[in-house]
Amino acid sequence: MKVKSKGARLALLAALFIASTAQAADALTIDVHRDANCGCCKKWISHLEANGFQVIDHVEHDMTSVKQRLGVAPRLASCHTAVINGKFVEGHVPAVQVIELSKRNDLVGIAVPGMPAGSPGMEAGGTLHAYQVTGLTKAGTDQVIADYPTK
Ligand SMILES: [Cu+2]
Repeated sequence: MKVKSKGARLALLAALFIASTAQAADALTIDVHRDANCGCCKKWISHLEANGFQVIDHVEHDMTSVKQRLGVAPRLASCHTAVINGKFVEGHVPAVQVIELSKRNDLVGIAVPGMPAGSPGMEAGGTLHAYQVTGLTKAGTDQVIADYPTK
């Protein structure tokens, strides 16, 4: 997706702010599966890297089968699908929740379904839609991990 330069500048400022204030996470390695034409996926990767992640980028031809293989419930689907410590990260999940997931053993994955404006990698000129980070438990139920209200 195209981003206006003002939005890009704001995103950069936000990324710099997060990078300078976040605790130095030890080298967290994450695999990201994405379609070749996904621009917002690349922006999400930049968000992770700005927060200390080491990203292994996988360009895929069939994201639907990748999601099936990794256990992403269709109701949770977004664009890219990542894997950290054997658990999936679906969509534009903020780095802080990815770090949380890496330490939790009660969840098989977390997701930001769809592509809400204002989530990391989906900056759109200051538009902020409300969204939640949803965890998928081992029992197959959804659990709200974080709530980002509209501003
Ligand atoms: Cu996206």
